[in-house]
Amino acid sequence: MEKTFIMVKPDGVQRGLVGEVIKRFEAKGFKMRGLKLIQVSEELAGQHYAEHKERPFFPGLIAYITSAPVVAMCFEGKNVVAEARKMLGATNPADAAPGTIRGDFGQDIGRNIIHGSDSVESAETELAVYFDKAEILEYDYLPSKWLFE
Ligand code: DAT
Ligand code: MG
Repeated sequence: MEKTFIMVKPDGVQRGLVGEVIKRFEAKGFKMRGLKLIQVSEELAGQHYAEHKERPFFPGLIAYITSAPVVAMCFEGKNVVAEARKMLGATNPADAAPGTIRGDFGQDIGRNIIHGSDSVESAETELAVYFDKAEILEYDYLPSKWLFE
């Protein structure tokens, strides 16, 4: 079963949207495998967003992500990487459809509330950046017969 990395960014934490985000992933049936509140260091933020290093918005992105605590999460489920991206909505909240997290709660691309991995490969990389192996828990959850035929 696929896993993805989801992070409520500092603005989402400050605005009290952590519960709202978790509620949506829980209700969808995705299994929480990891969860923690952390202060992201410059080094960690640089590892996470290495692909954007040369972009003009990179310094602002690092300053934002390191400005206050974030909630890092791992969710597991069928096609969860792509499904979570749909739940997040477009990168720019101005383009994100109503019903998506960014569409419902955001206005500005630089304060878009939440991160979600964009591929199975980046999910693996990002989970390794943010979590120790022992922090990703395996346990019995909702019996799968209630989710899958
Ligand atoms: P996503 O977070 O949807 O995967 P991304 O990987 O392209 O989007 O960019 C990472 C973050 O960087 C994004 O959530 C917000 C910020 N960002 C992206 N493009 C930006 C831009 N043109 N101006 C300001 N911030 C931007
Ligand atoms: Mg991205």
